[in-house]
Amino acid sequence: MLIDNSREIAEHIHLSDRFLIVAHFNPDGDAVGSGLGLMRILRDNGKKADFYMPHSVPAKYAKFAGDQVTTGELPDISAYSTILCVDFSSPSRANLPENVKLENLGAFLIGIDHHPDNKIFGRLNLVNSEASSAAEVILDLAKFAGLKISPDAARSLLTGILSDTGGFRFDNSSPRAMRAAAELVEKGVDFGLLSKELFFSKPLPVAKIEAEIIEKRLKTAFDGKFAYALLDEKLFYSHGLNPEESEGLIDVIRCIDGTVAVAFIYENSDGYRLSLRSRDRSFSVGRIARRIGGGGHELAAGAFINTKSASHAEKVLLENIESELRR
Ligand SMILES: [Mn+2]
Repeated sequence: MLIDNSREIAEHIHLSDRFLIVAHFNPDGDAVGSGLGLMRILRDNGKKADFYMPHSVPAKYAKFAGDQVTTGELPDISAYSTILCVDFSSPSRANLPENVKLENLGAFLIGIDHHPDNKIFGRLNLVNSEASSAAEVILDLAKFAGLKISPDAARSLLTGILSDTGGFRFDNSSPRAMRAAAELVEKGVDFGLLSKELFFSKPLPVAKIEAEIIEKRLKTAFDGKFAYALLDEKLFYSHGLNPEESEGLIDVIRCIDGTVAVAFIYENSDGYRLSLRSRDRSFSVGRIARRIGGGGHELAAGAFINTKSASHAEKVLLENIESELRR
């Protein structure tokens, strides 16, 4: 999918001055990297720009963000000309305080995204599902608009590309994504250092929770074609970890040979959140997620099951996996 209002967006950026950037809840490396990158580009080009999220930046990305992200209460929206919505496909995924709805803010919304199920909810949109990441889309836009990109901004955008491509290991690691990364490295990013910080670095409690998931929580089904684990808040707290900082943890089961797909079922106070990954292009976890009211990509998707029963959530998941395996 390509919805390309680049020209209008570039014009809007040049004519406006005060931007608020919002990414999605449970921010991942692309949400943080593309948000920070866009904020730095706008600031470096003489604009006022803030990147907002209600909670603090996940620990894994805090070292990239410093204190540059605005957290806590939502700032006064009337102080901004525009809300730039990066890396999410529908208003309901916006990382805003619980009682705030993006569509009720009355702001001029611009959507910048790479998810194929983007609802085109902005007044202007740049959505390119050929791009690996929102960061890659922002690089395209910045170049189109003639905005200068500092080494700091380049490092943030590369963080987004590397995160969403798994360090160029996932299927979205296109030549296009690699060229974008090469361009960003040429702007002065230490690739080896960034790559080490992103992929060869984890706190000891994370290593320990991974061991416990494999040892005690992992289940398999359908002759080992599907592997999954049920995770609850207690498990995170017992390792001194915040349950909200579960991003990337699923990779610990994603590499198991013989699986076609893997999933985590996260228990929370309202129900069960599913995180799904496919290891086979012909098996779409995106279709499963959409069928149960969630969304995402074909190979990585998420959904929510509104139930109080873990076994019910598990049953819904297994039924959907089975029907997809039968296709
Ligand atoms: Mn992304």
